[in-house]
Amino acid sequence: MNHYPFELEPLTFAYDSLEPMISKTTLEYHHDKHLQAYVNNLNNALSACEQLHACSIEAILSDLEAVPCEKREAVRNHGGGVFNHNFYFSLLKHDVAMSNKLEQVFVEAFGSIDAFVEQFTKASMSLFGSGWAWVVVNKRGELEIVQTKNQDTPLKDGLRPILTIDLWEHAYYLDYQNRRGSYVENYLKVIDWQQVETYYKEACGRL
Ligand code: MN3
Repeated sequence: MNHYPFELEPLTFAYDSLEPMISKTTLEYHHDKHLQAYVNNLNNALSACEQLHACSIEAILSDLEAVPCEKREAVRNHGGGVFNHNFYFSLLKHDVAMSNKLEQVFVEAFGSIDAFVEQFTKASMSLFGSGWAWVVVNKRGELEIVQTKNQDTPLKDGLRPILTIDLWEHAYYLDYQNRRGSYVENYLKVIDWQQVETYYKEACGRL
């Protein structure tokens, strides 16, 4: 149910199915503990904001000005945590290759798949502290790589995400410790490119 009270959406794959790229233990903590905390804190922040109880998380985050100012920071942080994590977990699956059509879209945007990987990795490595790197469809309908800090989302800037990576240490520290580069490299091996294609079609209305 995509409105208040928000619930923890179950993973659609087995916790151990992404090993060794992302371990069962990491997913248990990341999904069951971290995401659950964002869901609880978002519901607490929204409990007194009845005018927002029928709104989707995307609608709330796209218009944070509509959130009462004493709750805005909590909704921005915890609501962002809910949207970002649900989006991230929806992208994960073993061995789902990119279709030729989607590959063509990425090649047109970035020059080649290697160049995309290089730019996405650079954006992931250069983010200081905690946050996210994204591939988004911008207002001109073009693919673009952007970063957000903390739990900010690209939604408030009118950008439509199609791919993301969680760069908080809780996403990778148990498996990779400080080796963010190894995490990024392996993360790209467990992307469900079919789902990325679905998000691209939704964002552009075409492929
Ligand atoms: Mn996380």
